[in-house]
Amino acid sequence: MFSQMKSVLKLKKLAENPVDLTDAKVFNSERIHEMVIKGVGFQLLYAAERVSQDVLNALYDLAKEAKAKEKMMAMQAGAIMNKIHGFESENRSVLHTAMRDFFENPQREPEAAKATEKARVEFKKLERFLEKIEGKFSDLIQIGIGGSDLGPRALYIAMQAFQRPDRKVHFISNVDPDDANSILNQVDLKKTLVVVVSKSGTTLETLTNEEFVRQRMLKMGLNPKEHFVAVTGEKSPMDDPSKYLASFYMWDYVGGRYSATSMVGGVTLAFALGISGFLEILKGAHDMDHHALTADIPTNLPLVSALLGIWNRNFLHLPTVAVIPYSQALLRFPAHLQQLDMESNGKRIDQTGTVVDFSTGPVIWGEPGTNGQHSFYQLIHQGTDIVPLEFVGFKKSQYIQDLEIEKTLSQEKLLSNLFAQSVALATGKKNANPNKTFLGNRPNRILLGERLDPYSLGALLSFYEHKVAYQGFIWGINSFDQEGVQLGKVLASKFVSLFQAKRQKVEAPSFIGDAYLDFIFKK
Ligand code: G6Q
Repeated sequence: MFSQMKSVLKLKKLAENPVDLTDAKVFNSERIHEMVIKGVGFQLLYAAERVSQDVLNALYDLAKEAKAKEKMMAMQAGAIMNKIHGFESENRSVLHTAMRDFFENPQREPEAAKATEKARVEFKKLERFLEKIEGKFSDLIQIGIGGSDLGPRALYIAMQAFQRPDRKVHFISNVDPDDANSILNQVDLKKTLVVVVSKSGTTLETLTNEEFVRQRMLKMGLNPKEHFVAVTGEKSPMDDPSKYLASFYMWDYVGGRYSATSMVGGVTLAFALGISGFLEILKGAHDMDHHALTADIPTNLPLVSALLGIWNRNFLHLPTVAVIPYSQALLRFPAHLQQLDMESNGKRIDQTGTVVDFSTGPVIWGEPGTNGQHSFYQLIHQGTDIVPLEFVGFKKSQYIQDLEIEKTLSQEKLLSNLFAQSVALATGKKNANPNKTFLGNRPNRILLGERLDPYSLGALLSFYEHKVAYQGFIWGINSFDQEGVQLGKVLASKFVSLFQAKRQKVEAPSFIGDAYLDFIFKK
């Protein structure tokens, strides 16, 4: 188990005395120049983490001891990684990387090669479909929830600077009727394509919203079959091409939260950006997959980021991580990462079914900078809990227009704020007035890219997917299932039946739900 590893014991010792970033002899320009690694157009600057070379060496040993890279290799080759040994579990390969592996033709393991071939068929189908509908639709509504919503939505919002001017995308996810109604009020359904995304084809929210929109179309005298597209698992209850203009497939070896580069995100992103824009996202993701697989431990961007996260979580005992993109386009990216990380690594047993005696995934949250600076940064600078930060920034803005105001461009002001926060959090500031004292030693790192475009967005998405997977590999947990969401789903369906029974005034099996529904039905 993780906690018994030799390198873990060494790291525990080292954590008794982490480096002091408030010491000007420690945190200086030499350190900033040294503590950087590069790949796929990104640089990871980690001088403001509380690590010394000894700590880094012990972290690299930890990656070796946990066989992190071997597991990454096994995952990308199609081995059964989604498994709890000795217990009933999903028992599946984990092959989201195969969804974007069709650029060159290297030797591939048969399982991965088969998955790539299937993905290629769907991609070609999408290309033909988009040609067929050219000029027919101005808007697209994607209906889906969780993994069938968050990733595609975050990516679409991030890429609005590159979208076709004649097209617009909307999302409906919540079963709250206000969600569907507010979107339906914004579009002309006659010119709207509706993409229903559900891997299982059974999700209450998605099926309800699909029917909601279908009914509205029928009421307007439109034929839903001419507007509705399905993205679902083969043979799922939604796999009924007779009801849809087109049907696209995904497979059980692509987890919901890892599915943005499959057809789950593909139909919407290609509609908005054109097929070439979607292809660029896939290229960027593929190049980061390759980097995660082949770069040595000390220069491997997602692996080093995973290790720094483990240092903060397991050795400095910091329970949350804030991801702060200094890029307005990444507005919803933290929400995607929240699911990706917390659903993957929010686990209390390891892959042998044993309860772990160490901390696993932290609470992930975040908002774009500089906006966050004017709200929750107070706690980050002076609160009683230390919050490690992962900053994401870009040298250039997405739109070409920028303006020199007071002798600097807005992009320069944005980056100045990012760097200022990184330094301020690391070094702090002494002051005789306790209310103006900054203790410093708030760990943070910066992932710096050139410009947020489709290629770098794909790479960024894959960077985080592999950071999460690497942490799971090192902790020895299964990052690819989500049993923790089941109990609530089962109970919700009991409540739904109870609502129906109460409204129709018929008997229903009694359970704790009766007490709650009294608040709805009894005056
Ligand atoms: C993601 C989860 C979950 C899932 C949704 C939607 O990894 O499995 O968020 O994506 O529950 O599921 P369907 O796509 O099956 O509707």
